[in-house]
Amino acid sequence: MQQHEDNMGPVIPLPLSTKATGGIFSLAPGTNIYVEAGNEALRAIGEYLADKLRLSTGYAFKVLSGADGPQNGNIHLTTLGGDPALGDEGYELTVTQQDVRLSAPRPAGVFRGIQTIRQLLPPGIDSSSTQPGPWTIPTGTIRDYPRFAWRGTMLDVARHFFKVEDVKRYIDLAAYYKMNYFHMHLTDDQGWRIEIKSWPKLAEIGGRTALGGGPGGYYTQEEYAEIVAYAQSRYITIVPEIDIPGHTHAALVAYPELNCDGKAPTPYTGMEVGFSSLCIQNDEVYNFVNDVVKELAALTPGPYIHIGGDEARATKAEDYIHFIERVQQIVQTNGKQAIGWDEIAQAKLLPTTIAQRWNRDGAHPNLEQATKVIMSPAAKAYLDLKYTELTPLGQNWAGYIEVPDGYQWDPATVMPSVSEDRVLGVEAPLWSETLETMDDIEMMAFPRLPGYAEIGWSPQASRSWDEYKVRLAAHGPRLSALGVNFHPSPQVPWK
Ligand code: TNX
Repeated sequence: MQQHEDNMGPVIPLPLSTKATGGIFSLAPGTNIYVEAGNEALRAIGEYLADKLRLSTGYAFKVLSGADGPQNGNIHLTTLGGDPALGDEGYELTVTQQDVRLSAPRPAGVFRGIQTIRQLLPPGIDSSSTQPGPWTIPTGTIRDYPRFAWRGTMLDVARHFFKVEDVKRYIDLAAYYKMNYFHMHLTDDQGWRIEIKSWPKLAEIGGRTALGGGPGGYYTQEEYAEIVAYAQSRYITIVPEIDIPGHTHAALVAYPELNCDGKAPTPYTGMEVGFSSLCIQNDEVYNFVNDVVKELAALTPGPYIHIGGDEARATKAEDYIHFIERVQQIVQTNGKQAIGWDEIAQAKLLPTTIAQRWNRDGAHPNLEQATKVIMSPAAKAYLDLKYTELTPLGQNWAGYIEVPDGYQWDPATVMPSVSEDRVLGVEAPLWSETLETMDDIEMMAFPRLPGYAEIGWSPQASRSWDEYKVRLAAHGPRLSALGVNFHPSPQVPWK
């Protein structure tokens, strides 16, 4: 269990173990970053850190080769000698008055550890303009790795479309809290947001609309690849979602032959759910699904394709089961694993298919069959739910989620029948019916997102709201330095 009195600083998520030694390391104009020679991944991480530190300190921060470079006043990043027990994302950070040494068995761990270094520095370090300093880090050691393999957030780019730059900014903010999956809800009734070359009208026509009648938009495959690469550079895996067989109105507008009556419906820009369905008996529908999955799989290095499957109220139950069973197979044939919302449990799932638990009214009884489950219980984890009745944005269909409500739950006890070893992790979805701008996204995601990151990373026994709220309060000035528009919750003792 974490010894809080030993904390080196207000790090979120709370590290596994910390031992403060009471001294101070200072960044100086001559501080450089030494990375293990010949390791391109570490050099890129070194440059990432240097970029962040240069902006606010105004120092030069050269990235130099050799993890054993001079000790005095420098930062060292290495995978050599990293303890394998730390796993894919764990790291060890040792700060003395002479130097900072970050070691991890894998580059991903070094990247996660960089976020800890950023958070141990004063809040001004995250500013994009030069700040006065001094730039000190408390001395001590941190040994850290995550509780769960999956710590994610989802952005709905279908109800409202968000530009590549906004998506990158959201990815950066998730990376700051050590999240490792970014799920993109790419299609829904109100819009289709990804170019599919074999079905070009999906984006050209299906991308033209958005909720409320705005202009919509879509990502070209090049833009999607750019997002994937950007996320990869932050050690975040993109999970693309094509929501089928319901939530498909925009696709049906673009290709009426996917609809059982073969007629093109008028575009939909309202807020209802559960009224559209692909035509389950039509073989062309499976060609369509295969083409879309094949193109997405080719663009997506991560192992997962999310097939949605929620709220298919316009699809008959037996049709739905047939459809999901066929589609998870299509995903598998294209070399990926399917993920689907709760409802897919009505079908017989492949051992590789992952269920994402969201429903307010309890899980489908057959959800127990899923080998692995991602926990996103709406009443706890939905970033689009209002904080209180006074929150101007968001929805309240599953209640209100003030910051403490979002923090105080354990993914291992959401479903009594799904024990911790079958819980892949936590994901906080952000649906965008009421959100149109980056400011809107930030107001709903912050300051709750750091809490979901911590639920996924830190041991349950070391977490308490009373302790967390003080650390979160210390992130107010950090979020401000990052220019984040956040909800100033009265439950958090901001200074
Ligand atoms: C339910 S959660 C939905 C979405 C809505 C969301 C709004 C889920 C799998 N389906 O279609 O956007 O509620 O909170």
